[in-house]
Amino acid sequence: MSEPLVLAATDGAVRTLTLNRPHALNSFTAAMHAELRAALDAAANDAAVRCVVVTGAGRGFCAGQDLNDAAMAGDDVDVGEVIERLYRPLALRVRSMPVPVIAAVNGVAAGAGANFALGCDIVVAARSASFIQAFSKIGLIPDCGGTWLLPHLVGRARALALAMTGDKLSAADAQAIGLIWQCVDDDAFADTVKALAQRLAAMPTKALADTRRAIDTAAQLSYADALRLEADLQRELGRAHDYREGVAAFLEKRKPTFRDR
Ligand code: T3D
Repeated sequence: MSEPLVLAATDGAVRTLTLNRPHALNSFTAAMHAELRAALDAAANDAAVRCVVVTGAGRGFCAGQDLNDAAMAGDDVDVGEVIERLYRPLALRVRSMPVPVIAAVNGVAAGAGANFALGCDIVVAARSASFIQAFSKIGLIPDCGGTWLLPHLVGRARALALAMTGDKLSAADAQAIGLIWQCVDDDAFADTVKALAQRLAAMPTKALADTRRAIDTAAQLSYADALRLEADLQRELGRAHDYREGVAAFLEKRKPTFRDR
């Protein structure tokens, strides 16, 4: 039997998904898309999972579209259809996960691989990693959410320069301009990701997922409407177990045990 293209490992409440095509820097084939979507769905549907980490096998995170995959690249392929069928659902799946998703960028993240990472909730990168909007070099525009994510994260000037030049951005520079949360020395990378994932997994999961939802939605709303959405979400969370537990634990000076999802 051939090796899985996405490895899934569970440690407590943390599910780690590892893109597993290291010989091609974990670039996306149609088959890897299918396994990744299935793995994300499985994590979303497993009540025991409270945080997901995505990372890459070998020296790269993900080099975007596999330019050798005949099913997705080449003269006869409708690239728009590929985006609609594979990349758009992937980006939306990540954004609708009921648990926080960490991108642990272990090496180069290029093209849709970079934007797949940037669409996750928290991006931690090893110092040796890099981010490349490789699309312009092959006559495309940023996809997998890049046209939305880049200006939201770093502003129009930097978004356009990154996308037009396709220049490699180091992990340290990516942190400096606010493209990612954190750049970590390579020898501390695995421990840092593990500690962050375990910490998030012990937090009130539903509130974290609703935080993402509120922040993403608020970007499209007026200030007044964002305030209304906050009230709606807070009303629902205020009636849930985790809020009562969080307040009780604070008052009783003990560690809370959260369970909502
Ligand atoms: O259907 C559609 O096309 C639409 C979807 C578009 C979404 C996109 O993501 S478009 C952007 C596609 N990605 C790229 O253009 C990136 C291409 N790769 C690179 O530019 C470089 O590989 C990197 C800058 C990422 C890394 O460079 P380096 O020097 O560290 O590694 P390398 O030697 O170039 O790559 C190592 C191997 O991975 C190599 O194979 P080999 O020679 O050892 O057998 C290389 O061919 C392979 N590889 C890297 N990226 C891809 C790839 N193979 C297929 N597709 C790739 N994208």
